[in-house]
Amino acid sequence: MGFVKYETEGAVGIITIDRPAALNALNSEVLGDLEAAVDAVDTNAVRALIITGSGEKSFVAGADIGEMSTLTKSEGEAFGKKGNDIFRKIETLPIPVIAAVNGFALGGGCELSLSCDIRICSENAMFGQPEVGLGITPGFGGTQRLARTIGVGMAKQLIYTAKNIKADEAYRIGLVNSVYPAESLMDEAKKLASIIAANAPIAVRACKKAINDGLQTDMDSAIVIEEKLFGSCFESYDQTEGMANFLRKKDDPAKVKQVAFKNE
Ligand code: CO8
Repeated sequence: MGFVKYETEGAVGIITIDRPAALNALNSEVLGDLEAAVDAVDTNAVRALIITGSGEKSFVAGADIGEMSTLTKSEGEAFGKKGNDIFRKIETLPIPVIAAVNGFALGGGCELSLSCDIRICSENAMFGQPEVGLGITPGFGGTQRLARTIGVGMAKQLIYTAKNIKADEAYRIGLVNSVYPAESLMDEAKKLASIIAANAPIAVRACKKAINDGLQTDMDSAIVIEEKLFGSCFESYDQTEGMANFLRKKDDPAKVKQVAFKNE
């Protein structure tokens, strides 16, 4: 995985796109390495994943323009599929994924962040979909996920104008959940990941699936998806112990403590 690093800190995994000389732009090799890193995540041991970029300037400055510049129609479609397949894998990973956006998140970089469950960013972050200025559409899910994340009108404005926006505007329109000074971004990402990782993993996974699958369907079907996932949590160690822990408080509040959830 030459262009992508993967490490773990306890139950938190960290994937770092590591091609700083090209501001972490995604060429075929980087995409292949990213897929290998995602495949390497042991989702039984790791309970939350962070994706970030190396260096102080860029999360991912987009798909590699040099590589794309000579593609034929069918090669362009295949390149789009390659990126889409990997981003969909990230989106459907059973555990929550946090994008720690540490600079430019342009084109494919913005789209990578959109395939994550949660986006937080540094004050120097910059988001945008510059594709129409390059003669193409967003091709790694941007036309679909941006509209689903920030609403159709704002997504169309960003995509049609190809204008980049800074961190404060990204926060204002709900593209990111929080903005931090660059030097504290990773600590904050790890803190957030650790809070998620300390909660009942079967339930957290079920929440992710319920939200993601439910958003793709009508409300009647979505509610059934929730009912089934809700039911699936019962009789697990995490549910029985999680609820017993709460009930112990009735006898003695001092007995209530953070449950060591077991993912079983
Ligand atoms: N592709 C390839 N190389 C890049 C990219 C990129 N997207 N972005 C930056 N680089 C390279 C530069 O060429 C430069 O390399 P070198 O030092 O060898 O000349 C190096 O990174 C540093 O970049 P700059 O010197 O330009 O740094 P600046 O700080 O001056 O500017 C910017 C930073 C503003 C981020 C600028 O580099 C830039 O505008 N980059 C392009 C951003 C962009 O347009 N991204 C969208 C690309 S399109 C896309 O992502 C579509 C996704 C869907 C694909 C579907 C496939 C069919």
